[in-house]
Amino acid sequence: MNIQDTINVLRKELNDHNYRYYVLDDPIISDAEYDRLLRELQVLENEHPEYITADSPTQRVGARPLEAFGTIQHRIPMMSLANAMSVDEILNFHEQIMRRLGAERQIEYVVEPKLDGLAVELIYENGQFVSGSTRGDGTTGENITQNLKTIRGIPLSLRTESQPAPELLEVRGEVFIRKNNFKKLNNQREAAGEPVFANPRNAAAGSLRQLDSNITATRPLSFFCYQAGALEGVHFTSHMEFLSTLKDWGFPVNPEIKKVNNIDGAISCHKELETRRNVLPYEIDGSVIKVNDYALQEALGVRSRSPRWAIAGKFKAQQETTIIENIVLSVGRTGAVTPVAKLRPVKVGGVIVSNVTLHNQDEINRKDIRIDDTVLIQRAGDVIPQVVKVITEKRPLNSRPFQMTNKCPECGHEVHTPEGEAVARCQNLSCAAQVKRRIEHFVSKNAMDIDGLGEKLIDQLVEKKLVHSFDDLYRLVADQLAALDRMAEKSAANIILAIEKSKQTTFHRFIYALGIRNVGEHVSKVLEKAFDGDISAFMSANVEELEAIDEVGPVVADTIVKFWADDENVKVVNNCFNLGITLEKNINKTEQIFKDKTFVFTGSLESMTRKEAKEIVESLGGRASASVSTKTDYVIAGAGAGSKFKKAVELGVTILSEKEFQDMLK
Ligand code: 5U1
Repeated sequence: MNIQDTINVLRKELNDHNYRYYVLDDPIISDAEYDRLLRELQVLENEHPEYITADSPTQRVGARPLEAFGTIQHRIPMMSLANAMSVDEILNFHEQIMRRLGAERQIEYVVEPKLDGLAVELIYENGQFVSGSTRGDGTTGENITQNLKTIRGIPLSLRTESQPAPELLEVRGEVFIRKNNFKKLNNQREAAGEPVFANPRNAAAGSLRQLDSNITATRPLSFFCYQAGALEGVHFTSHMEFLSTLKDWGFPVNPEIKKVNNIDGAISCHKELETRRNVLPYEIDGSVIKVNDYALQEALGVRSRSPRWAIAGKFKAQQETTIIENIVLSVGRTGAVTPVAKLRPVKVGGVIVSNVTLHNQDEINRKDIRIDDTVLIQRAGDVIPQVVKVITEKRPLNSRPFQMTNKCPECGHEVHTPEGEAVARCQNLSCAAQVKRRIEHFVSKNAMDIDGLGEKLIDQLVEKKLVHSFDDLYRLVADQLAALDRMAEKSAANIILAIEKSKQTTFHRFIYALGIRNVGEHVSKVLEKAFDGDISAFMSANVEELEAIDEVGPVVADTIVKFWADDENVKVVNNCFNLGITLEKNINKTEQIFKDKTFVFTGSLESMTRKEAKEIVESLGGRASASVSTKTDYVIAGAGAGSKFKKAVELGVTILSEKEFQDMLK
């Protein structure tokens, strides 16, 4: 291809990407890749100026406005910024300024975070907000006045306590969404079955370009202003003076904006912003460095699409595209089996990324991710890389869809996805990937309560292959422990003693210690009661028997049955009994005076808290419920009892005072 053809291909490609980014809000390449293409074109055009055309993407400021909105002409074009991709390029920017200004002098700069949102212009006449627009193509923007009015940070009229309102004030700035609000918004959308936004920028852009401003009003949009447009009836001598007056007028100005005395100060600020980028509450993709003095800005002037007195110091990209070379399964410490994409390694934000979690099969299906797909990867605020989307346009014909198997990649045992959950889990007690965490839980205070077996010691026991599952704990001897790092003989003996002591336990502690999914302390106690402390009956119970137990639903019942269906689990538990674990029965039948009775507490109790009352009822075989129904046996009414009391009267449920309840306990 000759140079002219190459230029034409690049132009077409860039124009297409521009359209997708600005008009469709659906880019298929990262910003960094776009910048690289634009630079490639700039270099070629600089070398061959005879091929520059008026419609080249290098010659224009932005993109077309959406036709659905009316348009607003910007009195002064909304320029974009030249980019500095490195510190050297920032220094180069400064040198060019020095050259143009001639004399040696100190130049003050203002350094601002470059927000990743949507640039807008707000127009105020005599202190009143009259209209607002997007940047559009830099000359003409979309009229989004109604939508902008819904953003609380944008003043509808200026505060004029310290400075009168000018006849005309045009303020430019960025509408954006904070990281925490973005998460909330996406959670809400997910819960409502709506598609989630890929990033805060898309969410902000999508929200601002709603034709119905009622929808915009429900979106958590923020605004920071950073630039003047046309001004009448007011004069400023510096950018900092302008920003400070904006604050007085009631505009939000980013508190991170700093004035520095020279270019070294500006570079330090730029670097500092880059290191703090991930802890800021909003996404930024660089810094903007501006000459502070308006007279110097005037002297420096503007190029066709950007001012000479400002530059965007870009950070290392946090979004890149790459190829999914394979998808494998990985099992975590909690038994969660997750699909992980093996990527063609790519540098994102200065870090090489070669693996990215795909979370679960639902997520893979939702994003339609396949092996050999090209995907957009991002390291978001929380630094964990994620797949933003598949670039389906680049999908090869032989791309391979992925379906998770139901085998644990570590131990080969069957995995299950509990109903209502998205994540598949391996429940094998001896699964090597989970053994450390399982043992940490097994020895914990409310489980087997084995003192002295901390995380570090468990790590050593597992790594030295002394322990593969809990039963091995009961095979340990003091000499084995004493041979471990930082372990005195006395401590070793104490631990053996604690292990020995733990053998006398209860049904509910032991069941809780097993770490069966969804079987916490409370359910363990419920099961203890239901099976009367008989572990063999529990181990062989079927789904129907389990579901018949109050407080055991179908999900828990299914999880328990699948847990015991794994022979390895039965073996480990039987080993524990053969090694001396005994479950004492601590259920005193004569005390089960509330067996199968349901209580509802209402109003405030004087002699005990609601929680204590509930525990008492449960310890005596009863059940405490939050609402009154025909199944309620007793309502205990304290002072100020309200609607539950009324309902109990209506349904003819026995109502007792707190005193009468206490008499029953006696
Ligand atoms: N913070 C900030 N962002 N930003 C973007 N300042 C700023 N200034 C801009 C742009 C496009 O332009 C002016 C320098 C003209």
